[in-house]
Amino acid sequence: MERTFVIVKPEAVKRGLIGEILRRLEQKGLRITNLKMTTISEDLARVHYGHHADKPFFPELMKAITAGPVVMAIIEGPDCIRHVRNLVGATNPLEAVPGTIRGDFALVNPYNMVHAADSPEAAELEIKRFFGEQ
Ligand code: FUP
Repeated sequence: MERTFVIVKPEAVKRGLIGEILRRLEQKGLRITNLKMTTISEDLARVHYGHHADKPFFPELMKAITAGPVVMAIIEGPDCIRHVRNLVGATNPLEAVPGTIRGDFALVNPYNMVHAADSPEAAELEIKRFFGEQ
């Protein structure tokens, strides 16, 4: 069984979308196995988005992801990495089609509401980073 890692980002928590976002994952048939509410430190944010450190949008991305509490989840199910990415939609809210989380709730980056791991390797690394050994 595959597992993946999801963050309901600060903007989504602020908008009261925790339940709606988790509901969509559960409705699909995926299982939430771990859940926690926390605020991401600047140090962890820099590690998590380190591959974007040289991009012009990096400072705003850092500000957005550390702006307030987030909800982190470990999600389990067959092919759940691809299923969750499909439910989340394209990175750019302008390209995310209606029916996806970003397509329904986001307008502009970096406020695209959700992070979801994009590979099994990333999922395991991010689970370890934010939940410790599980
Ligand atoms: P994703 O895996 O869909 O979250 O996409 P990326 O890892 O490419 O991007 C990580 C975050 O950087 C996005 F969630 C939002 C932000 N971002 C921008 O703000 N502007 C961009 O042009 C691309 C990404």
